[in-house]
Amino acid sequence: MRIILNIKLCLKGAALHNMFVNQISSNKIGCWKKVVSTAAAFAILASLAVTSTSYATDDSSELRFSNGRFEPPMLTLPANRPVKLQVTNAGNAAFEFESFELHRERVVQPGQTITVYIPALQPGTYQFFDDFNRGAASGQIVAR
Ligand SMILES: [Cu+2]
Repeated sequence: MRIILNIKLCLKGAALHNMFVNQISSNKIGCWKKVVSTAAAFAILASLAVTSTSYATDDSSELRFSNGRFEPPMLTLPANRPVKLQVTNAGNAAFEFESFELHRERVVQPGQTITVYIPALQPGTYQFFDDFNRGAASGQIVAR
């Protein structure tokens, strides 16, 4: 609806402009650019909506962090489908859930639960750790 409105405004603006100047104005071009970018924004929003809808039906799993340890230290997830991983910090200090292999890095405050979107994984093992205390706490996700 906004796109149509913008086009209408463009046409009206262009007609008025042509009456006075009688040539193609840079204004007109700028106006059409706006229409195109609005359309692009709508397309992006539409694709985001599709993405979030597909996640809504995905599997979910939970990981807890407390007393400097991940529970469970080995988490099995289904391979080849996205998973919503809920990561809870049950401890009293912030930690950072990090995985090089999964390209994820999220700080979790004490008492907070975050959702980490895990893409469809190939079967295999993926390491993760607390980047605030490297070497202290780590775990792995096994996709199968
Ligand atoms: Cu980090």
